[in-house]
Amino acid sequence: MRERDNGNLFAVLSAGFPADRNGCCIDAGEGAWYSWDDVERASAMIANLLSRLALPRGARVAVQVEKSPEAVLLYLATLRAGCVFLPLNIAYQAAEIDYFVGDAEPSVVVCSPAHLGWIEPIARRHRVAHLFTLGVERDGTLLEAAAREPDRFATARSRADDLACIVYTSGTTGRSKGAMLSHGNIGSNARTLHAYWRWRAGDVLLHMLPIFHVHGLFVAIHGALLSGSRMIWRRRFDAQEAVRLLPQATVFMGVPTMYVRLLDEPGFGPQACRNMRLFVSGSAPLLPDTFRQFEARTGQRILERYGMSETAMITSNPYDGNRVAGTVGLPLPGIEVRVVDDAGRDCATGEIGAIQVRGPNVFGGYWRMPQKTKEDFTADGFFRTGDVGKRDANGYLAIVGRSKDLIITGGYNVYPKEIESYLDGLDGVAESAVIGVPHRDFGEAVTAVVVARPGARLEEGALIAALRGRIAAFKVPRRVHLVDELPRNTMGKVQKNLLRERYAS
Ligand code: MLC
Ligand code: AMP
Repeated sequence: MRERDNGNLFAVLSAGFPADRNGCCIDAGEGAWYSWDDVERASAMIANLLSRLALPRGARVAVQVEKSPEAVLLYLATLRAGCVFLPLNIAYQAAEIDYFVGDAEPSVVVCSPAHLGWIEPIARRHRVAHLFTLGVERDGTLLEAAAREPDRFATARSRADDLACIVYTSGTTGRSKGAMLSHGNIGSNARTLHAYWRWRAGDVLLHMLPIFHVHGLFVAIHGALLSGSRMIWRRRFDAQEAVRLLPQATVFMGVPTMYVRLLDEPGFGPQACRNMRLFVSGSAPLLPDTFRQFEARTGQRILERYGMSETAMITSNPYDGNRVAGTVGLPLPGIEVRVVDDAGRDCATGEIGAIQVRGPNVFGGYWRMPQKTKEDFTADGFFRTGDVGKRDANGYLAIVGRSKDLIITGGYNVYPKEIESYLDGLDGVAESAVIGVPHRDFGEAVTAVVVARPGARLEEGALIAALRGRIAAFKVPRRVHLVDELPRNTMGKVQKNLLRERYAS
């Protein structure tokens, strides 16, 4: 098989690397940067290390580290070695990591040096064969071990349907599900977006997103790699720094919170955006007001797109055509999107229904959850997204809600059921309901409504403190309201809509 016939995602992406391998691929600031040649060689060294471990076929490499260029090298190396990459949010705490490691049974875990103390016992309990650390100062045992490896590696041959990544997404039942994405799923979406958004040599991506979710890991990085474009790399989003760096960039990708924060910067305007050709927003709804304010301030119309961990990107506003505020645009080429009523019939224009998707981007199923997978696909192979929307006369899709009980806060998903189960386990709590309320910065804020057991005295601050350190900080309710009882309908179901109305302000 020739290299260009290899379905391995790394082979697909590296076909876009520039001929001159000495140019900058990742510019991490303060003089630290990786050339394209460095990326090839350093990912080869880590891939050699993984190969030497003689892992079983399909072995998972679970990674919970701070964002760094080396974390990207580890991702690329995992693909090259033919292993399965499993990214985990750095905010996750012991109980969350314990679940993921127990469920995914990775052969390799790579963690931040600062987390080793509590991850090591988890890895031991789950009989993880290899545990490495990777820090942000090019430190940790992973790079130490890889330093002894050769810097050439023949990328593993993969078929399009071979598993490349497992991305965990929260589940309505409170149990996270691992979405199994193949080399073909991710590669096809990368190529589609590369063409659709007109990625070109000479683009410069300002990368400030986290890299443990599909937005920062796939959508942003793959576009840059496929077009041989430089990435200006920062560990986290900071609005002031973004304003300072944007003049050097042509492309930026962010969640709506980042656009709201940019607009809050007094110095932000057309000067900062003078070289920009594309601002992309996704992962959560971009308010039409933000879209309009951004255009008024900068002259730039943010391109909003829609996707999911299970499907990568599904729809996008057009690059050249009209970008319509409050919509997520049109189905991407090669991807079918339909809006259907309860009986599965196509909705008329403007009619609200369930959004379903079919295409080469759609994942193969949930890791070790065949029943859940079956339920989430229709007989004719469409994936039920759990999102609710409508199409206008021009075919633009607007997302108007979700049938899944999900809160999106600052682009992170939180499933109420999971938080309720933690709250219900606390002393003195009889029951709880977790809802999302509008929040200027995060779009939605996690809010809890709690009923105490008879005789128990609960306090908001103490309940919040009890959850901190047990679950990721972004999941901890910002407010806890104490009530005598939860509103229920005649079937006994908690009426969350009433709670959302009551606590909206
Ligand atoms: C941080 N905090 C959050 C939060 N992010 N709380 C709620 N929601 C969030 N998203 C907490 C911190 O832990 C901290 O808590 C407090 O809020 C203040 O933090 P901050 O300094 O203001 O937050 P910051 O670090 O600036 O992070 C905000 C952010 C970040 C918006 C930059 O959340 C972010 O990068 N979000 C992007 C998420 C993303 O990439 N989603 C893509 C998913 S893929 P405390 O208590 O410690 O003070 C997907 C598919 C698709 O959805 O279509 O793309
Ligand atoms: P995740 O499970 O993290 O992949 O999140 C996917 C979910 O994010 C989707 O099912 C949508 O509910 C939501 N989402 C992604 N992009 C958008 C968008 N542009 N507008 C509204 N919701 C979005």
